[in-house]
Amino acid sequence: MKKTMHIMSEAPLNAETPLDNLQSWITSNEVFFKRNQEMIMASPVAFESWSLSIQGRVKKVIELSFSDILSMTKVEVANTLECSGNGRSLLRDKAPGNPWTIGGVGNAIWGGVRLSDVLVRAGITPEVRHVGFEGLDNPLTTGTVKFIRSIPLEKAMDSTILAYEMNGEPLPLEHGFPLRALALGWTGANCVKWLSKISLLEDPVSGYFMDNVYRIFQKGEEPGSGKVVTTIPLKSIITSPANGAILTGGLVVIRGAAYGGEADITNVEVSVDDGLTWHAVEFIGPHERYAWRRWEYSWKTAETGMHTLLSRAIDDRGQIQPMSASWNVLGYGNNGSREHAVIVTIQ
Ligand SMILES: Nc1nc2c(c(=O)[nH]1)N[C@H]1C(S)=C(S)[C@@H](COP(=O)(O)O)O[C@H]1N2
Ligand SMILES: [Mo]
Repeated sequence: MKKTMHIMSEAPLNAETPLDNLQSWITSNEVFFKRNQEMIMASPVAFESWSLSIQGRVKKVIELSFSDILSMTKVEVANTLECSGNGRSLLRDKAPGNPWTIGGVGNAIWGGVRLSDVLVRAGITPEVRHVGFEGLDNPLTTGTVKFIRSIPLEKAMDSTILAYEMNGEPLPLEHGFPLRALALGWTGANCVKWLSKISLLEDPVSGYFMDNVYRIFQKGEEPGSGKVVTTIPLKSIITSPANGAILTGGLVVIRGAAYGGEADITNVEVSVDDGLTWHAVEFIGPHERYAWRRWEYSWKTAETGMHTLLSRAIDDRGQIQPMSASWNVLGYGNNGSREHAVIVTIQ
């Protein structure tokens, strides 16, 4: 792993993509953010000894080898992946967890198979409502639980893939080699790595990683009563200039990215006067359904001194990124423009 990543913890490995590497449409594998609840295996599992079992409320339990997966129709999808806790450290009221700034996100081209194609092979019985995923990573300490998650059947059938390639390379060990789930447009917690078992279920999976975390709840509320994190919220980030930069006046190009999970980004606006006036940006590069859109705005600086730069994304449903994030106990989904303000000095 590139030392340039901002490492938050080594065991388990949690590392954020540095600002410089958030400048491109594709985030390269070496610097793509890494988020783990548990210990990653020391070496990749051998293809021959790996298999994927599809069980639970199936018509027939099946075991697929890696070559079975490779023999199925391949899909390639650009998808922006974000950790639910991204931006947590920028919240005004602190929340516990990894102190992500803006680099708990990345965009990659993922190659793999449609989950629906795999499930159909095992046969989905009429009572199935949820799909559970289990990986090969192990809990940090004995007595704690495995990272097992489930998503609704609808999402599983409509827009979830099982990926074995990331940016044209075999899925790297840290990102779930040899196969991971990717619920397109949904936060990382819905995308189980080192996948080994899929279960068709009547009810959502229960347990720590479903009921106690990855839920939006307020102080005094039961975690399990909160909404489960699903789609990535509507958000834009300024990736250049950096917060605190000192710049010479003239033309300053402000650059960034905007993404909204399942929503299509239609506009991004930038303010160079702390939200008083807003200007449309220009989009650059590809526009794909589940991927972020890169944008830039050329700012003709007039006055020296400090300036607060803000950006806000607008989607195809007319939703506007909020000025301030809505706080929750675990600090998930920070998409406030204000929290992502960039203050620069023009001299
Ligand atoms: N098996 C397993 N899958 C997992 C996790 C994990 O700890 N174990 N972490 C999840 C979380 S919270 C996130 S944000 C993403 C991070 O994916 P990445 O490390 O490939 O960026 O993986 C998800 N899938
Ligand atoms: Mo996450």
